Amino acid sequence: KLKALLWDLDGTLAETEELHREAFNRAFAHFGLPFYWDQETYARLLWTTGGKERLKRALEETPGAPGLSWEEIAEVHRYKTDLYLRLLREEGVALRPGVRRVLAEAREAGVALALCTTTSPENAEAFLEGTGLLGWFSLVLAGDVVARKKPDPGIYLLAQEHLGLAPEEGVVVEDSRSGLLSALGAGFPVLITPSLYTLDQDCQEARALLPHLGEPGNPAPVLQGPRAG
Ligand code: XBP
Ligand code: MG
Repeated sequence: KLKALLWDLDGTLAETEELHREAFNRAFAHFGLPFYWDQETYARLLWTTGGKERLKRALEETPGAPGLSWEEIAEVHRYKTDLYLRLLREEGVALRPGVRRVLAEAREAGVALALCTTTSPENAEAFLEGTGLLGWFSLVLAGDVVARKKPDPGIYLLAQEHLGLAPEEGVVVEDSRSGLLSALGAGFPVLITPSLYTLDQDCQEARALLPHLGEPGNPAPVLQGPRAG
């Protein structure tokens, strides 16, 4: 019997990565770091999950980039998080099609909801608040709650522990290969809904692959010509 749905945030509940990218780029400008992450660069860097880890990776692979300590990386990332929170509150972000319906139906059916995200806890809280989902998730695991982020299975194993859940009693919803591998590593079946940044990723080991969770024809096609009646 299905006891819990476990959700990724970025890319799965909503298309948040452009806000993250914008916040990163503004933080780089503020600190005088020699980076501007365009969409192509960001798509590649997304394979390194976690903002601090991503920045560390970029510094390492860029000849001539300053050698920042982990504390300095964390300081830049702290600033990025503040910018992201501001962008999230000012611009807001919409849930992907069908997400609210599936969450509501799960809740009604007594299926627990868990959020298992690589992003920072304050981002997750602000997101849930902004989308009217505060209190819907009985478990929120975020950011540095695990030492190693996705694709490591740590976060989904921790969720099993917290929920007292066997892998076959849950389903994970993810948008990326990193998330897929993390969930599979913990033994969960996985439903993949690719996002703008993960459309090209190979997720063939998923139990199901859907373009989105909206009903077919939602959003409704634009009517051609005058309405009948
Ligand atoms: C999301 C991430 C995060 C965000 C940025 O991956 O990797 O790093 O891009 O958030 P997933 P932070 O959807 O697999 O959880 O900068 O707060 O890490
Ligand atoms: Mg994701």
